[in-house]
Amino acid sequence: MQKTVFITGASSGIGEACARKFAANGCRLILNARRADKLQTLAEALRQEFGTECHILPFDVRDREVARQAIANLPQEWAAIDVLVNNAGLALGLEKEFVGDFADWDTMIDTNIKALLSITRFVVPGMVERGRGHIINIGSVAGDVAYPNGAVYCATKAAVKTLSDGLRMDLVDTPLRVTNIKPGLVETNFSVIRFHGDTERAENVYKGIKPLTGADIADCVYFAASAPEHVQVAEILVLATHQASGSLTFRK
Ligand code: 8X3
Repeated sequence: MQKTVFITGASSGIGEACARKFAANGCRLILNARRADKLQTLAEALRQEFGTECHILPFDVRDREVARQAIANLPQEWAAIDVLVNNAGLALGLEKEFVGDFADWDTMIDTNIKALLSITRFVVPGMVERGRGHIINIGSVAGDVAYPNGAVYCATKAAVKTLSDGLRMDLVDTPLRVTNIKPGLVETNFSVIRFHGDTERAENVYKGIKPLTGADIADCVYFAASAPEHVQVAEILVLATHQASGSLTFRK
């Protein structure tokens, strides 16, 4: 599949795994994250391993004006985006809602909801014009039901579900497709970021259970993206085997 795929938050975790998966399947990639050097390194690695053509687009997805200009000024040969993977997102903190940290809340809301909306707003009109495109949002099991101490993060992922559903409705008279991928426990730098760099606390999250990997999620993303045009994978909820919900796991 020779598609042009735009991935936000592509420098690590699920985003990087998606970049590898699409690259391995012959796609050309627009890679976004904040750090240009990390994107450059990834682009070079993908070029060497798979011969992938990459265009790097370093910016903070929260900066709406910068995002608008970066997307509007894409070189012509990169402007026709076929697949948008709205992956950039994060959890910060794990504490009761009534004592949560305002800065953490703002960062999660600005990234997981507002930035996802901005990027969607800047990319999707072109897809509609071309009559072709697929928006794949990275949601979470956390968006289905809240779990203790995670209310704000869960709320942002509930928003991703609602925004995916709404967009699917608003595009129902077009050939475009919208998918919400809802991972459970995935071992990436997710928990290190959530706990503000406390690696010991982060490691505990995955103790006694075999978590999913970024590559497992990338497989789901690619499954949706490579389905026949008449097949719209609306959602995929994917959990670790010893996980039954956002709050229930079995650990040895
Ligand atoms: C990631 C899944 O359950 O760690 O969104 O919040 S969880």
